Amino acid sequence: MPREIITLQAGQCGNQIGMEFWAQLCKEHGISKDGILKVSDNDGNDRKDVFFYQADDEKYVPRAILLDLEPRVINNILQSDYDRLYNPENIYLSPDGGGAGNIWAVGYEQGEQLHEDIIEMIDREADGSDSLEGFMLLHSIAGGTGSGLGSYLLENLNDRYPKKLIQTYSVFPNNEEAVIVQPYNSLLSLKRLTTNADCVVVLDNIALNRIAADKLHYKNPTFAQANQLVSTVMSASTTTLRYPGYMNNDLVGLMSSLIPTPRCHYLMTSYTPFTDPADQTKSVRKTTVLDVMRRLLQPKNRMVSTVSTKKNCYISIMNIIQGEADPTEVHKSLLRIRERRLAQFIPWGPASIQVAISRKSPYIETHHRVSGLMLANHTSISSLFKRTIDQYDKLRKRGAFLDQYKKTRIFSDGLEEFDSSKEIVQELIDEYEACESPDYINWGSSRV
Ligand SMILES: Nc1nc2c(ncn2[C@@H]2O[C@H](COP(=O)(O)OP(=O)(O)OP(=O)(O)O)[C@@H](O)[C@H]2O)c(=O)[nH]1
Ligand SMILES: [Mg+2]
Repeated sequence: MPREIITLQAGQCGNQIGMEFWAQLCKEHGISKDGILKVSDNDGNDRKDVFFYQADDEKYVPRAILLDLEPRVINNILQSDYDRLYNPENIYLSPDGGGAGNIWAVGYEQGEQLHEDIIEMIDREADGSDSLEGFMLLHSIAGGTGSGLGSYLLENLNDRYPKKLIQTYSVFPNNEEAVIVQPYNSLLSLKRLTTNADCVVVLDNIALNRIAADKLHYKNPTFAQANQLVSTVMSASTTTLRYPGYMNNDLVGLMSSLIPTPRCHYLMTSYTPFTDPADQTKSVRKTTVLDVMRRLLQPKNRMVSTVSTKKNCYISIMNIIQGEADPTEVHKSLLRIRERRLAQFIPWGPASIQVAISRKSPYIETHHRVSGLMLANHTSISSLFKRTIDQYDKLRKRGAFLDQYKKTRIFSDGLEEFDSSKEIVQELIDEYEACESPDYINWGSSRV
């Protein structure tokens, strides 16, 4: 039975990442740009139905809902080669809207106003699946729509579908952010990502651009090029769902092995090797399971720029290895990594790297024998939350740029929403710090 996943894309970043993700899934499953299965004698071993359903004319349609408060980005998608892939009923774009103008509260309020339309789309998609496993939200947390409307979605999904999983791919802002009020938007979003999501995959553009420049040799990477990295990560992290083997065939299995305690559910990713699209031959080198696993542990390959301290450690690691990897090679590599102490783990849990060996798409040729994705729960992620609070404090102390927020319902009686968000984010930082100590279990019980 398929465990379907519905993807919600909100705002510019969410929709642009989504576009690359669906292009990648189409390639991997042999589906054309307009949803037609290209190869009829398909081996039948992949599960297209986790992410797609078939329309009456047999065409494959993504289980995707595209939302934006301005028309430009979604119109670009509708003018691309993939214009006929999506279900037009699943698109909400505000025809003359100017977006949420980088204001979280405006995006959130628009969510309230559009509640019926959006919930109708979500319910229809949910009813169209046999055994819905959960939702995936794609967005950035710095602007107004992905962050504000995204937050509204998280609260409502959690309320309406309490038993379904919610995973997000969230693009965090970086230091040189053009959006001045991003600390406000990020803080308010972080509250919902912490309370209403089950798993957040954290990405940021500094790290993505660095990797796009180093590994793919793009000079000044565009969003589309950075998004290729994101779609690679997204497709690799869903391969065990789409090409099932004997383990990790559903999202809940993957997540529960990575997230031992509910709130510390922020994951970082690394992927290797990337193939330089301009020169397929140059980038081919010997890849063994051990090479891949070592590279995955190198901080420079992480798709998020955290600041590490000596105390930081891994809560868990899951490596998804694709290609020709046999279990003995995996076992030997794990031993070597342990001998060399390449990964520092929490003192209160199993200190081991989990490995899933997954099949590759038969439709995509790669030059590498083995490739790998690491999903890791690492305590240094809290440096991003600390930075958000610091930046927020500075802005808030000056009382800067609050007018637009105060005009909305959620802030009409005061700014408590900021205070409650800050409190939750601070608790999250404290919990990650507590995780680094052997008596973390007591920390948990002392708080009940
Ligand atoms: N990686 C990546 N980041 C993006 C992309 N588009 C925007 N961003 C980042 O997202 C943040 C801005 O958020 P947007 O997604 O543009 O904003 P929005 O959700 O559309 O909200 P409003 O336009 O304010 O209504 C900035 O940090 C950008 O750097 C994209 O396609 N890829
Ligand atoms: Mg926008």
